[in-house]
Amino acid sequence: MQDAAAVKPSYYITTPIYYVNDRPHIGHAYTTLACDVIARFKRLDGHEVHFLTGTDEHGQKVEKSAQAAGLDPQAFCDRVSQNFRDMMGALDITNDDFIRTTEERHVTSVQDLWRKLQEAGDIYLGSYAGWYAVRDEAFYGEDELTKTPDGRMIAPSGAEVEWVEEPSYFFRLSAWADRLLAFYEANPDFILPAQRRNEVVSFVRSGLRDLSISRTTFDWGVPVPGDPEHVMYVWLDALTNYMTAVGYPETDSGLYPRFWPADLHMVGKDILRFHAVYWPAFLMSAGLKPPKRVFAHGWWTIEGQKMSKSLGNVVAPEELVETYGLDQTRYFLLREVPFGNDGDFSHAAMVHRINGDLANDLGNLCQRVLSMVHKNCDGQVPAPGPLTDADTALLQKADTAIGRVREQMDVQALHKALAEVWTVVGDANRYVDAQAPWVLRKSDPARMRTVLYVLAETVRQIAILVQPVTPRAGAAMLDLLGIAPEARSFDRLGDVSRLAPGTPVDKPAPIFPRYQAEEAAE
Ligand code: ME8
Repeated sequence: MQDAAAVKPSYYITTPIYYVNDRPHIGHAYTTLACDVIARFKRLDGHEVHFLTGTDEHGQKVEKSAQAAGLDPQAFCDRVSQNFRDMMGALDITNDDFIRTTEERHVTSVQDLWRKLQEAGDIYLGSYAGWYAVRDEAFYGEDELTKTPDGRMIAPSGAEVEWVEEPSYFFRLSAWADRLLAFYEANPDFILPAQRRNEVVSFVRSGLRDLSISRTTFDWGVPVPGDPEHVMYVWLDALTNYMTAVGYPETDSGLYPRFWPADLHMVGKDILRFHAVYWPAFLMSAGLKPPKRVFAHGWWTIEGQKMSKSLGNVVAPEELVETYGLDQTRYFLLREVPFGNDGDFSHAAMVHRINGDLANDLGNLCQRVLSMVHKNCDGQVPAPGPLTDADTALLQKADTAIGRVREQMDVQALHKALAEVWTVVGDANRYVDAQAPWVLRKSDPARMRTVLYVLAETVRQIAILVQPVTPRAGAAMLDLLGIAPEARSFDRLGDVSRLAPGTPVDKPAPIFPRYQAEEAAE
């Protein structure tokens, strides 16, 4: 019999797969980073994680971009997809797989899903006459559109729509409204945040139209089985990537039984409808389980303006990393804005966070504590004497932090999870000031050693906790404290694995220097 305790719980998390029509920008980086932080957190918290990202390569939008670049679509996709892979490297993303919808494994998978929908009686042939936005790859009803003074029709997203008339296969989405509503009712946390859930529920309550799921006026897509004049609608194709990557259509072996249904599809609010309405309907129709959760995060603007090529304000992730540092960029994006809300990126806000939370609070704590230990305790973790109430209170705060952090991570409140860790940092800094170990050095060296022990142990726990968001700083702090790689996961938090007195402590190099450009301006 298998030892149940040895089997780790599984966790499958996905980013959207990004269109290869453009270079990666801060928005793509944001979603991917959020997933990376969650994936790292879950691994450290004892889960077997499968973390997927990739690129969405079919459809009219990509075909048009390839034409504009003067390239054959596949060659164009190869080139742009590589830019996204490069972004993963630049941001230290720990994805386990990178899927491309032009891969053979995916074509097999989507065609299989199509057949399942057909066997369920949910596909019929008809013809589509209506509005389509290539930019969104989405169909819109006339009631959703607004007309500009010069007569153009515009979707709620701001994308221009065009009139399309063509033979098309349809998915009987209208028949799924009640079952979707029952599903949302039975799974109240399927869509988060709650306000987004309410929007989706009222959209579905207002009635669903059948969905056109094939196109005939271009051919850059997966051919419809048995009718190659049609290519599949790019969203049916794209959504299926999440199953392809765990081995679908093979459902009895490999990754599928372990990782499907996915635990979390992380998406931007722009594509929630596809994930929270169409996707569960397709899956239920095919007799497959819908994912456990879809979280829709908010939208970034840049210095108060919408990001756009024409404004020339598109922020490239690599540039952010080069200017501010990787851990700094990761921390800022996930701490600055309540996760789920819209946010604005500004240089001033970035510098404020770096010099505040990172340099003054975490960096300074680490620097003060470890350099005092290094200098005043013979370069070793000191042995503590009897503990006072203040010592116990700080240790307890550190020991119990993981419970509070986990609670926030479980609902993807990433900003609150980080804030919880930083309350320990704040308490530790206040404790340093109150205990004044530099005074104790002369007056009561034994008490100084106890204080520094309590602080070093608190820094150990903080270092373990910050690893998901600032992996390099976390590793550097744990290296300084001589913590072995296998002793850095969350099961070492609390009092089970206290720092051993006598452990050598190196002279610390600054973990988070202040951002220099601001100093020069001050
Ligand atoms: O929609 N702020 O791909 P896409 C925050 N291929 N997030 C942003 C953002 C911004 N300003 N801009 C983009 C697609 N994003 C489809 C997905 S999934 C089966 C198919 C992020 O390249 C956000 O996650 O247009 C958004 O949902 C995604 O990029 C859209 O990426």
